[in-house]
Amino acid sequence: MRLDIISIFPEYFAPLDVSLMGKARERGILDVRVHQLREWAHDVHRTVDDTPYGGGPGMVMKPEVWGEALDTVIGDGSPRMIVPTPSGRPFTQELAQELAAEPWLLFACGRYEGIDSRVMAEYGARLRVDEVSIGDYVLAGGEVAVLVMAEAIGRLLPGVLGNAHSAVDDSFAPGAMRNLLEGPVYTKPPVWRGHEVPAVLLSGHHGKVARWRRDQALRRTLANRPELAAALDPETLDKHDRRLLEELAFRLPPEDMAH
Ligand code: JEH
Repeated sequence: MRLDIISIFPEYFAPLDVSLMGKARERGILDVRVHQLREWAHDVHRTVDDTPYGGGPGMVMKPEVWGEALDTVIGDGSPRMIVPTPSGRPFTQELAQELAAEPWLLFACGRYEGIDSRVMAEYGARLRVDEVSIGDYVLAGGEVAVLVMAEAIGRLLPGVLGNAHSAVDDSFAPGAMRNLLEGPVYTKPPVWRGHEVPAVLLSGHHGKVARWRRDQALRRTLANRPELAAALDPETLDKHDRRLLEELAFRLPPEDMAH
């Protein structure tokens, strides 16, 4: 996969040289190219921003500079273009999977109040362009959002994770355990500073281990993500699940009488 990133702060992307992303690049699975937007700003001050039409606070990134940068990087190719913005569609595991299947991604990192909207209109007529948000909090620019998305996508690429099963068995991956968070995990030693590993995990009883893990997953989902718990399909719950949820005073939605 080729991954182009355009930013006024290319130094933000140093982490892509290490760990999982660095390995993927060494192995030739990932071809990352980071570009300095200011190279396409031609005035003495290499200006990339201007005051917003209609007034208001802050500055907006100028369309001409972005246009020259994008024309150069795109050439006659057709990458999928991603523009991080607080007002974008949510970046989810499902979108990460979709993007991991693309041969070429181009990330456009805004700063200030964002990029003149005509840039997205112009390239949206030629390429698939998605404005995306990584969550409901406000960052100072798109760079950190791109690091988050690049890592979420990178670990899904074939050959990046050592364990071929690691990437498909995630909490938010569409599939069997969807809508349930993972429970706690433990390793050796069996007692650390007086804290014991739950005995059931040392029992070797696979059925009891599976049941305990599911109980923990349900408890955590109720405590940390009540909206995920509320979306649980009652049809996917067994009698143990129902007993636990009742114990925790969790009200299940009514059964669909059509089934
Ligand atoms: C932030 C790209 C480019 C700051 C403020 C405003 C919020 C209230 N999840 C994410 N959070 N932030 C970004 C992002 C992603 N992906 C992100 C960016 C840029 C991504 C510049 N900035 C900074 C920035 C305007 N405020 C947005 N509003 C109501 C929630 C108030 C207005 C825009 C851009």
